[in-house]
Amino acid sequence: MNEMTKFTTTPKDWETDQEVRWCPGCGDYAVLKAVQRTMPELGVRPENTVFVSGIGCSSRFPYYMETYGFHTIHGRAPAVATGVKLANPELDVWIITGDGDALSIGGNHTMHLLRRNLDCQVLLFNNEIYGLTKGQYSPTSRVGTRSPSTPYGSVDRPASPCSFALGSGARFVARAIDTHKNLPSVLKAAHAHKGASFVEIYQNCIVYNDDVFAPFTEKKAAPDNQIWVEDGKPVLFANGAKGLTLNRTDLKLHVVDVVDGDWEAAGVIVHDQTNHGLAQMLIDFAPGEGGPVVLGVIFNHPRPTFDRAVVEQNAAATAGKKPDLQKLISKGQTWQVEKAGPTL
Ligand SMILES: Cc1ncc(C[n+]2csc(CCOP(=O)(O)OP(=O)(O)O)c2C)c(N)n1
Ligand code: SF4
Repeated sequence: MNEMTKFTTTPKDWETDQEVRWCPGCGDYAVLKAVQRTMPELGVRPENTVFVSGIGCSSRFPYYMETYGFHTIHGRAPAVATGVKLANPELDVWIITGDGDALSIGGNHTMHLLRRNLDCQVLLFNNEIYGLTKGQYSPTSRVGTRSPSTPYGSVDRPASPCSFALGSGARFVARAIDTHKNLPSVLKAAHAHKGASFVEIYQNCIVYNDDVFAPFTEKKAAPDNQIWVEDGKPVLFANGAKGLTLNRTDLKLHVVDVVDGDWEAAGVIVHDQTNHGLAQMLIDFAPGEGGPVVLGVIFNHPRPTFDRAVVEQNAAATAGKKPDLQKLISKGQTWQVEKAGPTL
């Protein structure tokens, strides 16, 4: 977006008069507030903004944003968002989806949106459960998750949303937490990226999967279990007392202690958000295995977008040609109906 055209709004301008129908304490509220707080900082216009969702608790989001919006069918937000963006590439398109919506019924659609690189923001609310349909296990639920559909515990191995996104060709992959103060800055980076920006947001479902992220979100546990990466900065955590290093023997990331803040001597790596291999290692680093979780903008390496390519192709195909509707209508097999003669 052109900086000159920045538009002034307040968070209130992005709120609707709709009654919010999430359970009290649901992480969705925190994400909604963060988005409503971020929009004024982006300097964008509500009438140029579209929120598109599938089906799920999180997918009620468009009702609560004072913008255009589509609450579509289960897993199909990417298809509708693609149509919206191709019809008017100037619109700012946000997709809101759940782990079930995006990775189960919508897995195929999500993959193609990301590999095509439609210019939009995908916010995947990961609560590792189906909230709306009362707690069945989802593609991100951990092994052993007990639910109405798995009373003896799920035996499925979970999918990693960020790994799925990176493997599908996404050029922007980030992770955040519903209630964390860094969420707006991750949203801003996603918006600044031209192309499909994929943001996984750990979202607490207080009713069906409460505290599943507590090992790294609880105040006491957070410093030792959250690693917020920043491009060009050493990958440090635990208030700078620990960092990640690449072991040259097993080619894996390991935690090292940093003595007296000397991260270079400790061999701590520096984050490079354009490094695909590093992004994969950071995504894989210990989630679900009790170790620290890597958060923030993990991969950000733009390439031309699908919508731009379609616009350019259409312009090239029609260059120098004048539209002639009559010619188009009479193209191919046409015939003239002869005047009916007298019946014999
Ligand atoms: C075609 C179809 N199949 C199944 C459903 C039932 N259904 C509605 S929402 C949902 C899953 C929601 O889970 P998730 O995407 O994780 O969102 P959450 O509610 O947790 O935010 C399912 C299976 C449906 N609405 N339509
Ligand atoms: S069921 Fe879970 S995800 Fe859905 S509104 Fe309630 S707390 Fe939120």
